[in-house]
Amino acid sequence: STSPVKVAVTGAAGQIGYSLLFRLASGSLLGPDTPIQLRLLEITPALKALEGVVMELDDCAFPTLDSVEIGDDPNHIFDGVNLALLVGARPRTKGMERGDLLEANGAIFTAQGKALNEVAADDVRIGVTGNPANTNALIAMKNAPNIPAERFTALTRLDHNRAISQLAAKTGAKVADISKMTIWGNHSATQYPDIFHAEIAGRNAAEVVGDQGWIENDFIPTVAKRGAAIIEARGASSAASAASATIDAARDWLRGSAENDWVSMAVASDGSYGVPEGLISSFPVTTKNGDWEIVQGLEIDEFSRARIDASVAELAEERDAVTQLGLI
Ligand code: NAX
Repeated sequence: STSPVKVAVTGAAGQIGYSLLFRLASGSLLGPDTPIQLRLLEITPALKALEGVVMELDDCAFPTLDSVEIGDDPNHIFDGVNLALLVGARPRTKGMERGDLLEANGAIFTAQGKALNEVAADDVRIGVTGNPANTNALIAMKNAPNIPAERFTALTRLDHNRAISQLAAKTGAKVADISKMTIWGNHSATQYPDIFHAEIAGRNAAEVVGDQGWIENDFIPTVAKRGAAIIEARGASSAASAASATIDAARDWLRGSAENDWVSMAVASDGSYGVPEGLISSFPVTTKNGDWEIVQGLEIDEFSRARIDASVAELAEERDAVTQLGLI
């Protein structure tokens, strides 16, 4: 077996944490031969609940789980971590304006960015799930000047997986036959799920569907509003699927995306596809050995252009707002 990998999870006592930790501990991320050391961060009032979760982790007797450490100090919990999954965030509560939300999360992600900068391992990779994910990742990145910008990503893999699932249901294809799905832009209602480059068993997905009305009026809004539909049905926001997507994204980042396919990840733009440099925006990317590369050369028609631009404009607004708040 190989040497242990240290994985930090924030918001570990939350809903997503409750699904995520057991999958991490059981080897879903690194496989059966790599021991994992979990480092779990919570706010002080949630530490007792987190102790209960750790009792359950113990009770699973996972052979791959090497150790678990919990705490409320990011400088301690992030010490030497190779991967940090930033899940914990301040949810939007009643009466909270968007500026309040950005400010509350700004406080969390500035502190965590600084702590990662100080104490994380040299090879650290950071995946942000907590919302607003793209902008939280931007804040953490800007507060960690010694960590290369490409080590920060935000989660749009859940949107990507939702898009695959919807396309499979529409066409009767198997999810495994669908490749080259893309989510562009922000993990928000403005996101653009793009099937014009997607393939179903090697055939162009938009051509297989053959129904622009469905793409515009059904597919795109269903994917973009899926989170709200789950809250409506379940009385709580998506958790197991978000945990699963967090694992998918981290696994592919560290171990590589499949041949002849790509994944969606929000990464610091290099200006590709007209997305302003530095914004953390979702792109089609291929991954290998912990590095990602934006897929180049895709043709973007007018329909797609307008939707990418709208979502990217929202990201630029969020960046301007957190700049004004002095968070970056
Ligand atoms: P919960 O409210 O159940 O859990 C969040 C946990 O984070 C709580 O236990 C809280 O104590 C903890 N926390 C708050 N501040 C913290 C800090 N400074 N340090 C460490 N822990 C802290 O939320 P949950 O349902 O688990 O969702 C977590 C985040 O994921 C939310 O921001 C949510 O909006 C976001 N999501 C993102 C998705 C994505 O695709 N990117 C989809 C699912 C989810 O909505």
